[in-house]
Amino acid sequence: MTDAPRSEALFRRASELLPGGVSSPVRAFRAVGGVPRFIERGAGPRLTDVDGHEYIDYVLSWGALPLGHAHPAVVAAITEQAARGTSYGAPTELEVRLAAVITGAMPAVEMLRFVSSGTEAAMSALRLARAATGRDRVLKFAGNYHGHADPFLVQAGSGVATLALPDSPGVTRGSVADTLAAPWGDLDAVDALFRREADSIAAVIVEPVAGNMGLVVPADGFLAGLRRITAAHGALLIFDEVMTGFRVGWGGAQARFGVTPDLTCLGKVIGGGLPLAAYGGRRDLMARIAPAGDVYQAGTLSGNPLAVAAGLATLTELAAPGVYELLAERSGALARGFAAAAAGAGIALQTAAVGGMWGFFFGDIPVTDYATACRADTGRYARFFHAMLDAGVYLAPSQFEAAFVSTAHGPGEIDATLAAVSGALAAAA
Ligand code: KE4
Repeated sequence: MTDAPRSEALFRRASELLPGGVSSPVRAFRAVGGVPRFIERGAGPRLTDVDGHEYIDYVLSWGALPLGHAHPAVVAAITEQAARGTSYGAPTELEVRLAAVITGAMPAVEMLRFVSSGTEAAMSALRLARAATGRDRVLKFAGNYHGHADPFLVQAGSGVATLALPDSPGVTRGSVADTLAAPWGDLDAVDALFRREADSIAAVIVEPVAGNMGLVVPADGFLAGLRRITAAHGALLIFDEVMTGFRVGWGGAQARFGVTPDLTCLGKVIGGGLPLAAYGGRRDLMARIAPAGDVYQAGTLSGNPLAVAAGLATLTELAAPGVYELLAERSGALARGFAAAAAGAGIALQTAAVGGMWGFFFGDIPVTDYATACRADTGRYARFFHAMLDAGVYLAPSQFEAAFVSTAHGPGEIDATLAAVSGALAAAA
C-alpha cells in the first residue's frame, strides 16, 4: 500500500470538518478501503496527490473531463472570463452560444434550461413531466442514479449502490410513494407496471447507457421499447444523459442508439469540469418552464458565464473531426487489454466500452442489470483497485462506477496502464 502520510493527515482533519471527510460520498474510498488520496493537481491524463504520487486518471471528475485536466483551451477560456467576472445573475451571449451548440448536436433538445448539477437537471425534468402530463408517478430503474433528489433515491446506483443505501434515511415515504422501480433492461417489467399504473405514470427516466452500477450497455431493443411503451401510454421518456451526453458520441446516447426522448438531462461534459448542467427537450414541454410558462425552476448560478465558458471551450474541442473515434479506440483498447490479462491469469472478468467510457466487473456472470452487477466480486475489485493505485493508476474507488478516458490519454498511458494489470490481478487474487 503506497505511503500517503499527507493524505492521511488531511483525511483526519477533513473528517472533523466534512461528513466522511469528503464533499461527495464515493470519494471517501469506503467501498475499497484505505485512505482517499487528496489531490494537489491535475494535468492532462494525470493526477498528482499531496504526497507527490502521480496517477493516470480514469475517473476524470466522474466523466466531466473528456479533454483531461487543465486543457489549455479550457484554462484560457476560464481565465479570460474570470477577468470579466464569474457570475452576473443576468443573461449572457455565452449561454445563447452554448445552448445553440447543444441543441445543434441533439435535435431532440429543441430548447433547454441551464442548471448547476445533474441532480437539479433530473429533479426539474421530473417536475416538468408531472406538470405536462398531470400525472404523479415516475418509473426509474434499479441501479440507475439520477442525483440525490428525494424521488430518485429509490434503488439508486453510484454512491447509494456503493453504500448499500437503496432508500436513504430522510427520504420520506411520501416523496418516494410516486416512484416505481423496475430492473434495468427489463421491458416486460415496464410493460407490466404500465398495464397496472398507466394513467398515473408521468415519465420513465433512464440512463440510456448505465454508468452508476458500473458500465452496463443496453440490450438491443431496450431503449426503443421504452420509447414505444411510453408513447403508447402518454408518458414522457426522459434520457438522463448527464454521464453519456457528449461522452458516448457528439449527439449522446440518443444519437448512438437512434431513440428520441421527450426530455434529456445533461451535465458533467457540458461544463468542462465546472458546475454546469441542463435539462431540455421538446419545445412544447420546455415552454412550460418559468418565466415562459408556469412550472417554476430557478438558480442563482444557473448558466453562469465562467462555467459556460469552460463548457463552450470543451465542446469546441470535442467537435473536431475524429475525437470520438479516438476516445472509443482508447477505451476499447483498455477493455480489451483488461480482458486479455484476466483471461491469461484465468480470472473471470466482464468488460465493456462505449465511446469514451469503459468498465469491468470481476465475476463470470455477464452483467446486464443491477442484480447481476451486485453479484460481482467487490472484494476482489477493492484489492485490484489498490494494487493499480500503488502502480500509479487511479480507477474509480467503487465497483459501481464507470471508467472514462480523455483525449489526453495517449498510447503511453494506455500501455503503462495495461502493463500494470497482470501484477495487480495477481495481487488481488
Ligand atoms: P450531479 O448532481 O452529481 O452533478 O449529477 C447527478 C447525476 C445524474 N445523473 C447521472 C447519470 C449521473 O451519473 C450523476 C452523477 N454521477 C456520479 C458518478 N457516478 C457523480 C459522482 C458523485 O456522486 O460524487
